[in-house]
Amino acid sequence: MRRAQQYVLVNGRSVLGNNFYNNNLHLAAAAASMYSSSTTNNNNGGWSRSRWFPPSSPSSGSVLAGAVSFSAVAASSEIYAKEPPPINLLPKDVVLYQYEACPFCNKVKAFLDYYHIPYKVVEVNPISKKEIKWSDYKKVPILSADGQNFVDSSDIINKLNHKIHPVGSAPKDDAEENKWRGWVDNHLVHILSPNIYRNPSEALESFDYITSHGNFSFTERITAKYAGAVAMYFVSKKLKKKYNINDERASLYEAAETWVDALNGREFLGGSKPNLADLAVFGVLRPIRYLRSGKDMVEHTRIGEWYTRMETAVGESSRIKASE
Ligand SMILES: N[C@@H](CCC(=O)N[C@@H](CS)C(=O)NCC(=O)O)C(=O)O
Repeated sequence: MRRAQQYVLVNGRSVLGNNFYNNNLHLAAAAASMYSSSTTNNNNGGWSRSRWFPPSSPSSGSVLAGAVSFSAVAASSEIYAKEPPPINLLPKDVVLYQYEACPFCNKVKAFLDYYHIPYKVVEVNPISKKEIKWSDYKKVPILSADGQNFVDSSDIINKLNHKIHPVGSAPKDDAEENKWRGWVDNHLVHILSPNIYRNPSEALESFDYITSHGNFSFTERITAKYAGAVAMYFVSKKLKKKYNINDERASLYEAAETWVDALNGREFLGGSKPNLADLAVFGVLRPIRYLRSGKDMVEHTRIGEWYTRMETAVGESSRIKASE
């Protein structure tokens, strides 16, 4: 088990000090805490059709091109089909307490989606946190399943992974997989905030996403969007220093290239199917993929093909919509 490591990615308390909690910035900090990340690593241990991001809008190609690409997608989705666990091993009554844009929560969702485990989502209000009042643990994700509560994204995934694999067929502890899962928690997540809040327009784009998907009242939403964008723009500059990031885009591209190198020609780190490291990298990148930074990353690195394979492999979300 790796050493528990605490770090503050965008937590206003440590980065900006007490003044940060004045007035609207309190709200912004709370919104921003969706990307705050105190990581405790522990690697040992009717369904909706919703997506968090709209897929990039299809270009107006010809009907023929459309038909060809449709059959290509159909063929590839068979190749990278999901892996539904045996029905008797499916965890029941799964509820994920989350922030929509939180990278750790998105790691868990990538796992649930890939294994076709239906789950409800409770969007936590980052300011009041009233939805998790019952819990002593005050971060997200928190997952309840089969009447038990689990905390910490890696731990949640480990426990679920054990649950869904029949005795004797549990995947072996894989050093390479563990190494890259650790890389996600200890390296990749640090690079995200400096990128998505890189300049005022990107900070606004990110907060537009965060506040439109998060659990905010109308006034909170407006305040959090603008105050949050301003605050996080400055916070992201501090984070760059803290994590020795000179050029945030260069670091993002480097991380993407490092990951592609790790694949070493394989379709997935797990070979012909994604493993938990593939799901972790995909999970934390999913909230940024269609933001400016994610688009740049795909344009300037070789990660795009793997990412598209992952989108196909993970497929539709198994999230249960509130109305269903
Ligand atoms: N090690 C934890 C980190 C969880 C975490 O730091 N979550 C952030 C949201 S991304 C959080 O809840 N921060 C505290 C807050 O919002 O007050 C995990 O992997 O689940």
